[in-house]
Amino acid sequence: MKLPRKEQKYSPPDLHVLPEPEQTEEEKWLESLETVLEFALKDQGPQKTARFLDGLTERLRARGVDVPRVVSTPYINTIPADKQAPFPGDWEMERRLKSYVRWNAMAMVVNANREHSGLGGHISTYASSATLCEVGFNHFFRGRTEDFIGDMVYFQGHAAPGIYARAFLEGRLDEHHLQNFRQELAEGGGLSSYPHPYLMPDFWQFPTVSMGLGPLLSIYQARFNRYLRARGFINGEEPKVWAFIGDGESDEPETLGSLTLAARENLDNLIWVVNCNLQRLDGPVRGNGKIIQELEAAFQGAGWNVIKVIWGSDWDKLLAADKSGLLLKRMEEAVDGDYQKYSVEPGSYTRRHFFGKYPELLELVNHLTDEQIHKLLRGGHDSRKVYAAYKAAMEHKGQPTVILAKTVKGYGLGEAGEGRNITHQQKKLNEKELREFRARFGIPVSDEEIAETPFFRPAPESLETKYMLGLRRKLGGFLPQRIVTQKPLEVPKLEAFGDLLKGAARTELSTTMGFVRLLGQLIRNKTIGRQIVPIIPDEARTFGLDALFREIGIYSSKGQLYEPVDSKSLLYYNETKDGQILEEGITEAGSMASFVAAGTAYATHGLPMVPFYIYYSMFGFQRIGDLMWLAGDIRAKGFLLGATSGRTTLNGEGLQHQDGHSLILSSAIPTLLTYDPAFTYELAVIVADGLRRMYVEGEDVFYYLTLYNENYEMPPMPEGVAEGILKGLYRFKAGPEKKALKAHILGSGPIIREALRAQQILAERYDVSADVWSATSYKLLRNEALQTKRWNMLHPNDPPKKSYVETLLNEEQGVFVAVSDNLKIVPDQIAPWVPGGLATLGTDGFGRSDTRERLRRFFEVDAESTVIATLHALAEKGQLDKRVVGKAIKDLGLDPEKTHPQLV
Ligand SMILES: Cc1ncc(C[n+]2csc(CCOP(=O)(O)OP(=O)(O)O)c2C)c(N)n1
Ligand SMILES: [Mg+2]
Repeated sequence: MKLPRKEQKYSPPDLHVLPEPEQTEEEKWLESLETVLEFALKDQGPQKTARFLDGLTERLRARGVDVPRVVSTPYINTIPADKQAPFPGDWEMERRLKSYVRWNAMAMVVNANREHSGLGGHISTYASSATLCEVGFNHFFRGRTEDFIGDMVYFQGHAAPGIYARAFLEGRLDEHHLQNFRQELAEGGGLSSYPHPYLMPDFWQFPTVSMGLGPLLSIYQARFNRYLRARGFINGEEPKVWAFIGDGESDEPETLGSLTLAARENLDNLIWVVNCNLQRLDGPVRGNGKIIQELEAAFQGAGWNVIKVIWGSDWDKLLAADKSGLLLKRMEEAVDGDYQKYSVEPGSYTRRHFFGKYPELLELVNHLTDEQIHKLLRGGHDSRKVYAAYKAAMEHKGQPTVILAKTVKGYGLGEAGEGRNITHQQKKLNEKELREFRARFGIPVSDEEIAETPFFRPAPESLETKYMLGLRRKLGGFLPQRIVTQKPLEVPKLEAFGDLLKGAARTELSTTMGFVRLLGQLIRNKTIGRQIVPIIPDEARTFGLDALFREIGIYSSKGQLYEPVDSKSLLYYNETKDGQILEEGITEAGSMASFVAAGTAYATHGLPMVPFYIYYSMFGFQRIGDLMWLAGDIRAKGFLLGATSGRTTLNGEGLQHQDGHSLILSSAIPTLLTYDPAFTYELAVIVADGLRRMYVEGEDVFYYLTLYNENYEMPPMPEGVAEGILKGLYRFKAGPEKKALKAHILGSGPIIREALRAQQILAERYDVSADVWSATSYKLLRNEALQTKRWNMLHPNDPPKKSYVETLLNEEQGVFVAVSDNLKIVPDQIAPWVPGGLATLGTDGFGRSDTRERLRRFFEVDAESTVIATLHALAEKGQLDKRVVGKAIKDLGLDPEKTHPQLV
């Protein structure tokens, strides 16, 4: 339909007839300010003038005027020299200690690669972050004590050699460990490449090396600490969460993706330190711009407190002498690519290129030699500047703080890589380079020894060691350190889930609804109810969990400042300060970070919390699989619930929603127990056993369960099937006796009902007795079978053992068919152990939106397709005439010319 158009005439006003404006009140103020500024600029210089303006806006803010915040400030330190907290330590002593750490961190990588070229490791990252780490270790990171849980520090993953090197100086690791860096399988063990709690469970707390995950986790960890406090689980001194991040790492969406949450939640227990060495792996992070300025804008905009630590103390005098503002102008003009070049070239180059652009600037550095110009420190290498920034961050209230510290990548490596694009990959130093390193940092290693790059540690009774340990003692102990002190939880027994075991004869239920009931029962459980942490990424209504809103509340640090629109309804949206539900909004990554924080509380807080993270199964492993992998590494416990699972069971939603492969993706994680239950009693058995294994036996495993949204009658639990459910397979319903032929159909999830329908058709129309088995976990069956096979191979002289699958199926007659709502490769995992082979049906291919019936026919997982697969398997064995199969295809209405669903 065409909309009618109205003709409009437009005539502009005649400007010449407007009266000459009088000077307004506002203009008068501006004029007087102009005079102040003119005077300030002339007398105090541009820096102080800028600060004066900052001070003015702060005063306005203090009086309640909402002045807009600037997102970018001049390219100088946020804390001016005259406002800097004094450095409390023995500067020279700390410099020496730091040099030893530097040396050992470098030696660890060089030695490993000299012995076994290709082992890898990184020298240049820690070389740039040594001061950032050491100031933290000496003055800020508080260790665990009897009554303090300890600060939580996320170190840059590939700076691990530096962290090991410090632990060596502290006497927590010995030479043997360092010698076996990246050789974990060497005799006596070795150090893991990166922070992996799975591999070094007494040392590392937080895995960080997959870029972006550490920063994300740290935000949710800080928020989870607040959640525990609000719910009365912890009190006393609040730990700080520190995260060390690379500037290149800030490009990961996970790094900056949740910044606003940290600000919204006023997480002043969170401090980030971005090591802005201006380089990533291949080259500059922002060669043509300035990463520090870009990040400042992003963090300020998100509501963080930003502290820039750009220039070392040497620059203070130069900046103070810069009355014209030209130095600041030049600092702003030069791009990161230039700054990188200044760190590589001699001082003469910086004099010419940087200062030389303006004659006044050349004059400013007239008194400095080229050598001195080259040595003008960057802020991140100056412990005084770093200390002042950390102190300000510790004391800042109401916002999280980020420290943007400018450093040089490969600092101290000289010709061997300092500031060079290749530095990230540098793993070897020749003798000349080693000598230069030694001289630069004053390492007491002799000429005879230097080629061997020996580790150096001052004696335990030396002043250095005593000084270092004294500082650590004051801060409460060593770090990083992972200590597990949890007591076993008193978890409910299976009988507690009685109504799920009884089944529901008249009402139809989905496994999702069954889970909601089970979760409700757990939450109401007297002993562990409060420790249950339901985590939902904005899908509570989809899964029927909204009933919990009212009952246990949604956690909100601010409570509920408004009256919810549905306040009069029974299930209103109920936000409370001590709410139990973590309603994360649409962030599967953030929700998973919460899962990790809750699932590791047994270690980080000595508090066993039990997370249940329920989400759209398609947006789990496929979308945030790396976080799930990390959950294994960090030894998280808890339950992942992949709801609306199944390529055909979730029907209308189509291609992007229908999951048929999460069971394959999840099968890659070694400590993840995956299940695909069909009935609510199976669910109850699995969860009850999971609680026992994780929270009573203390096993470091976690669970993935698929949940489906198809409603059907839930049968009561048959006798004696619990073990089979947990192991992955049991006979659910035997076929009728006295039939000519025998078959077995393995079904899982709601598709077991197609198997049951096939059982009926086979009996009634084809004289086949088919037993239907419930396959709850192909992954577990396969793992057990692989272990048995391997044992048999390595023990040829012993009587061979039988895998569970073989024990169950070997004596059975007939053919075996498997059908599920997942890829065929899911059941195929056990094919080698199924007598006579396994014919598999599955949902390979892109999903479609349509009805379940049509989808199941399309993917060939319906009862009719299962019947054909069974008859075909019998024919293949020569037990049935092939013509029967042909006739059945016709009789059951299947189209033999239909294209394979994977190809359309
Ligand atoms: C997700 C992910 N992608 C790639 C890598 C490989 N990687 C390791 S370090 C690195 C460069 C890191 O640069 P930056 O974050 O600036 O840290 P720097 O070493 O400069 O301190 C890359 C690409 C990784 N560890 N994780
Ligand atoms: Mg970098």
